[in-house]
Amino acid sequence: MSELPQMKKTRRWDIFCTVVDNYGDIGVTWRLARQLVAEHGLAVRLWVDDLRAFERMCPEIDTRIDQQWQQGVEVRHWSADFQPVEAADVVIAAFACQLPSVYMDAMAEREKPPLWMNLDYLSAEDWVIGCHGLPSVKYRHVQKFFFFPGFRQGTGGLLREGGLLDRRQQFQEDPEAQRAFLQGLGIDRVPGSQLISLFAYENAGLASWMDALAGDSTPTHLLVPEGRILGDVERWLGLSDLTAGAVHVRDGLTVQVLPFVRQDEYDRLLWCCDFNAVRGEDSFVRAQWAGRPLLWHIYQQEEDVHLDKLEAFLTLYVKDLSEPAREAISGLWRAWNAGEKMTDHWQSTRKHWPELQKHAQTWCLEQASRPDLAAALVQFYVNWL
Ligand code: TRH
Repeated sequence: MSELPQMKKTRRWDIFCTVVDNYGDIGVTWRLARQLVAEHGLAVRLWVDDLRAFERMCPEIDTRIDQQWQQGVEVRHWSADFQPVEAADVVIAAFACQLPSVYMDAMAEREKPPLWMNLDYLSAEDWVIGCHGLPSVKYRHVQKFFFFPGFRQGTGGLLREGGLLDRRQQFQEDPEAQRAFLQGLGIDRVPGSQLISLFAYENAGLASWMDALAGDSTPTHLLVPEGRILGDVERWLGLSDLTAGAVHVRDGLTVQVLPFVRQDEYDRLLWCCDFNAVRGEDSFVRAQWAGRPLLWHIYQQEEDVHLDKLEAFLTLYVKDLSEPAREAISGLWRAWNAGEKMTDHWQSTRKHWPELQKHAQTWCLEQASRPDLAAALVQFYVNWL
């Protein structure tokens, strides 16, 4: 077990995370926990019910132990038989997870009840602004509040570590650093190629996109982290059992499978690429901080409610683009999320490349002009006191 960090921490925060599926829940809470420790000097316990998912993005995690310190965060295994502990000053239930009942009692028994917040899913829909910060349910006399991330003023903002964009810019201006980083992942960029990362759920539209990339006059080097889309990649290549390290070439398209890397390395991968296909929530935000054009595969929800979220984001994202560029990128995103043919949409998108590249930078700066989510949470607490 790593040692207790020597920090003069006054406020204690508990973050609870249940891993529903995939990596978004742990991805967001791990990022937030680290930032609260590193930038706000808080003592943070991160309670996680599935340490194996966590281990994928933080290989130092020892999945056999219940309590460990990682990068200044006290990581606790949230087991089914949760033992009584003292409740913290601030309690965050990520993505509406249900806190252990003994913990809820501990909150109610504190002399001063904690600030209890539900950190919600990210959405660009209008109603988010009206609901952000509102009181939710009560447990005994302890009030819970809604905290919504978002893209507009009046929301809780987006996770963004201090200095992130400066680090990104420095890296993007340093071809040697990029080359060395890629080489560390076993990537030798195909000369003259566009670099594309592909992190997505299963998608019937992939084959037509790969057809388009293979037939393009500019070569493409497609980097695919191990994950759910690999089956579609295998089908297109006519192969099975693709694993990290595999490289296959079909006409102008080089496909390379990558291992799942730690979050910071995934960031740098996005910064290296000309175009990033991302998914879910956290990778979606990180691709925006990369300042490069992106393609979002949204997490599918019942009754297609995710499509409203997709449209809400698109409305915001494309509003300052020219009409043709707007149509091209919206068409591409809609086709991808419907699993439809991508060929024509990809070609239209390529026609507006310089505009889309510039726009990705402008959008990134606009988003970065607002307080980041960790700072907004701390401010919410200060206002509540
Ligand atoms: O894994 P996801 O599909 O998670 C989803 C979403 O959060 C969705 O909203 C939620 O409802 C569902 O889970 C349950 O996609 P997301 O959010 O992008 O999370 C992936 C995380 O994995 C992110 O933190 C980036 C990280 N990552 C790495 O650390 N290394 C890698 O190599 C890759 C590809 C990703």
